[in-house]
Amino acid sequence: MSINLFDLSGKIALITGSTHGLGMAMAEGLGKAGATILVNGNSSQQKIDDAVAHYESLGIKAKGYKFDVTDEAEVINAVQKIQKEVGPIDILVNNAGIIKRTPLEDMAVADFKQVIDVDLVSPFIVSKHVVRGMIERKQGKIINMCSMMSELGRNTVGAYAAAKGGLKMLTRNMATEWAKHNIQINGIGPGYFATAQTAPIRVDGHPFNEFIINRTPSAKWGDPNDLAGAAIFLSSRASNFVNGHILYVDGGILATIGKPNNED
Ligand code: GCO
Repeated sequence: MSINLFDLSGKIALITGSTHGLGMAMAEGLGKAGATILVNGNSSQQKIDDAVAHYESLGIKAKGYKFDVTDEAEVINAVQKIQKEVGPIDILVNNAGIIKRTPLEDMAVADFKQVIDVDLVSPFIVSKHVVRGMIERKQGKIINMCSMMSELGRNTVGAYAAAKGGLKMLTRNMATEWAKHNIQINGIGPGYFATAQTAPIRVDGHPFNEFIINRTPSAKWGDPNDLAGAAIFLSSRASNFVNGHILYVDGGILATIGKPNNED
């Protein structure tokens, strides 16, 4: 009898920030693998409703929950509501995030703190309130959306790199403290993907666009659908002995120092 190590049937997955972009791409993958998708956003109920309709149009079971991942009271309330209305959360993907591109010397402290709050503190808050159920049930999967900025810096994204570097170490510490409960906590580190977040630096002719094409061995921007496999793997029994690992999905960019512009 063949076992499908990547089957998520019967699992309930909460993906924060899953009304668009990489969060939606990963949620689609988890849904197509059989998971029920809990859609989260904080901008508008309409966006959440539209996203739920999108998942359902793909034959994916989905339900929307609007809450601010940086607000602990809202997170506690949402987790309790989900437990009552849908059931225990088996898979948590801490994907919600923001970026502010400003030279550090010009960056307002409030802006720096906001990036840290959303990108680093909120995965702690949401995980803290979801993990209790996972500990009780002696099983669970947590995926933190890191970044290649968890490893490398870049001009103007200092707050984001600080947050994503911290999230890499928070992921390792979550594994250190929770793996004994049969909970696997890992990270996904995207390289450069074609999303709304990168649209401003991806336009044709933008120097950064040419730079990334040249700097990435795969010589292209990632397609958000390229992330689904990594999310399914880290959400499934196929990764039951993988813990504290950051899986980079980056077209090879972190493997190389790059090459001169005129080299193939
Ligand atoms: C940037 C980009 C990156 C990517 C991604 C890379 O301005 O450098 O937005 O931060 O979005 O995080 O892993």
